[in-house]
Amino acid sequence: GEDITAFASFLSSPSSSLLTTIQPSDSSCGVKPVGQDELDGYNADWMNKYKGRSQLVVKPKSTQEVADVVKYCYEKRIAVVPQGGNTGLVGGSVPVEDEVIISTALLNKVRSFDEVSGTLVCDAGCILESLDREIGAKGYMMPLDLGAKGSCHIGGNVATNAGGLRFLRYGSLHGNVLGLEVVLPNGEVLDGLSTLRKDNTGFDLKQLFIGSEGSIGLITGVSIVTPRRPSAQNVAVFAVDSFDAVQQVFGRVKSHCGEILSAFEFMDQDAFNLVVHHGIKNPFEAKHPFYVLIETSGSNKDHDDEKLSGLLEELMESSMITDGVMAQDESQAGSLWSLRESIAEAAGKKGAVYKYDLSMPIPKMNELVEHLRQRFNDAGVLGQDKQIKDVVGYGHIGDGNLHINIVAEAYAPEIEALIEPYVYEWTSGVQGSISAEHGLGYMKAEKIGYTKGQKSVEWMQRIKGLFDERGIFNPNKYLPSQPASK
Ligand code: FAD
Ligand code: 2HG
Ligand code: ZN
Repeated sequence: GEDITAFASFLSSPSSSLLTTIQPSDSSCGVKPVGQDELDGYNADWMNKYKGRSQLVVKPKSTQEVADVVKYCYEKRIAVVPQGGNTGLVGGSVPVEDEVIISTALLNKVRSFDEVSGTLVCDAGCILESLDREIGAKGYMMPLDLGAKGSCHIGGNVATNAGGLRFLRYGSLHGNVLGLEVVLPNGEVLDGLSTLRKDNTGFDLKQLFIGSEGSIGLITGVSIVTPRRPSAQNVAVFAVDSFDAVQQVFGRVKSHCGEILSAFEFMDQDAFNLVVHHGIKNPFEAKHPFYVLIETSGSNKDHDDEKLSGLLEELMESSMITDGVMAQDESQAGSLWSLRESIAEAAGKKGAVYKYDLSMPIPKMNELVEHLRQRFNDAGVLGQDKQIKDVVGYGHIGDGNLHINIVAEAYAPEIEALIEPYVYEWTSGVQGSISAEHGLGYMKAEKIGYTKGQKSVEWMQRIKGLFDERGIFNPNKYLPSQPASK
């Protein structure tokens, strides 16, 4: 109440021109009031699983405005949540209580693009797909691609160290990001927006912010190296009889066309059924236990076409696959990709989704999905007319990254208790990671110990305390609760 009113008058003072939204009841403050519905959108995450009750969303238009707001919050000890496109899947982008939301939506300018090196420097709030389109016109592409590309911000991608569909080819943001501009929790600006490919002078501080999920600063600018856009792309989907065969196909695809391979994704039958029921066109007549999507990106269409059709023939002859389709044009390629890309959306439309994003040895991936189905069957809760409707397994096979989506009628403690800590213990038992690419957020802040040792966690907590001494940046997220802040 009082905080918000004081904050609002700070924001509406002549020196500040911030676009701010507050609850209608506070409209006397002179900043833009909005309806509860609009405010609810910033308070709820993409899954509608996590909901805060913030009354204030700030949308700065420059790095200096971000710094002013953060400095104010630091001085008044007001907690904040950095928010990009709000597509995060671990409850990190929304308030837990009434933290002030600092949105990067209006930090959306491209600052420079070097057509020789392919280096892009832009504001953190640029939407991934818009950036890809803009540099696409110059023959380049963004080194990451994900289903949320139409909404997620590049700053959010960096803050979560997003992986995505082409990680296999272009690698991690830890390698592609060249520099960052960050507003630190005390309002200082750390200007590290370098465009150098090589720079071994001291600690590489930007790496700390890549994947820090808004816990130690707000990224306002990103410098990133982008690859040439391939002139030839092919997409094929194979139907496969067993998970063993999926792995064999992966080996064969790598040896046959590894140099042009840009994605190798898989989904099980239940994931496939989910997207087909959601309305995506099924290119196969029969049902199959597994499906694999591969994409090649090269510079010689005839060469790549020949390689891929040769591969398809060889896989069919060796019975490694039971069926296969190859896109004949861009629109067919898009339709095949939507079989894979729409799984998250299809699951969300059907019910309340429990999501697990795990790294583990590839041979183990399907085992866990089967174990979970068995577990739910034993408990009598799995079926279209029961509490759990679907258990689907899919993901980025090429990166050893399994996604499990458990579609439930509603979020319910007894359902969660059937899944957790079982999934985390199982993953830890195969030396996997409980977060391959989505992060820890609110969902897994207390679970990091399943993957990281105590010493590592303690050092992480020290780093957090060093940057965010007052504990105002994304509290209750990312790391286990630590000793009281100063
Ligand atoms: P938000 O959701 O707004 O925020 C995510 C986290 O980053 C929060 O903790 C927030 O506080 C912090 N944050 C946001 N912006 C900043 C900033 N400027 N400075 C500091 N902290 C910040 N993820 C993958 O890794 N791979 C995928 O393939 C993938 N596919 C997805 C598909 C769909 C349909 C959806 C809905 C999500 C998908 N995700 C995927 C998860 C998510 O989209 C990504 O993690 C994305 O990078 C988040 O970006 P965002 O701008 O939406 O961030
Ligand atoms: C994907 O690979 C995303 O499609 C989303 O990482 C996964 O929703 C999920 O669980
Ligand atoms: Zn993913």
